[in-house]
Amino acid sequence: MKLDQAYSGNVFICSSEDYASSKAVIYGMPMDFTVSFRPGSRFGPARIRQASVGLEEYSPYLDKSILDAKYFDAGDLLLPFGNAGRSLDVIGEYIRGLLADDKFPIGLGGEHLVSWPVIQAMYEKYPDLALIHIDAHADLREQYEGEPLSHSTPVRKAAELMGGKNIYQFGIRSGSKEEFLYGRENINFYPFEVAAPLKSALPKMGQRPVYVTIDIDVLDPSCAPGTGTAEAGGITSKELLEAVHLIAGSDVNVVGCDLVEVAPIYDPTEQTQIVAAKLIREMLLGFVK
Ligand SMILES: [Mn+2]
Repeated sequence: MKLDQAYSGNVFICSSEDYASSKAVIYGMPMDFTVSFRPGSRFGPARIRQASVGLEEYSPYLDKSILDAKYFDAGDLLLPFGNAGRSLDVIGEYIRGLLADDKFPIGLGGEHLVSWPVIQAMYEKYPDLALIHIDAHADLREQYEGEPLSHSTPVRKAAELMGGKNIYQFGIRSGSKEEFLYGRENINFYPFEVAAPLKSALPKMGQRPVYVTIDIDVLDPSCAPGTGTAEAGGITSKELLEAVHLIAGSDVNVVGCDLVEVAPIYDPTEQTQIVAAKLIREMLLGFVK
């Protein structure tokens, strides 16, 4: 008799065991080697999967069920601990494989630097790509303590690669003065708020291909304390869900997404991975067409 493995924490709830017939692929990037404050996001992907067993299959927001969605949970990438550069290569290579197979990637972080090789691979495939970045932090530094491979640099790298005017940042409430100046000059920069500016920005993106990267720390620490660089003054989980639904209901063509910086050890209530799991369900049902 096959035992029910729902509580093993190995896979996101209701994922298919068949890669070939799956449209979307959930994969984990358990890396936290470059964080500037508290480590622990390497344990994010596994704990989000564990929390997913508490989800209903049905989304009343979208009137859809994950039982009708075909998605494969690939598990976590095997990353060489302590070697950020090589880890990013592994991630980039994996994403290029997914895109070659015409899959929709849904990444679980891990620190935010893991999104950088994903964005590079996405941009290779979609030269007219736009990036939606929802985060408490601007992530626009050129380097941190002399190190260009840092979780505070991925969006600056993306801006230099694809042009800042193809990037839309929401919810930003922390960064250096230089980052805020750079953002205001070079990026479609919407600090502090998320849902309201998204409503005006989405029509400007038309039907473009869009990659969506969400840092869980855009939420107020009262909604998501389990993150390495918690930042007071954030939005509620209700507003972040609304943001996902606004994107899902717009004309943009979402081609991939990730959710990063869940560090479960700082949240004994497990609320952070519980909200993260629900966000993944809504992104899966809303973004994968
Ligand atoms: Mn952040």
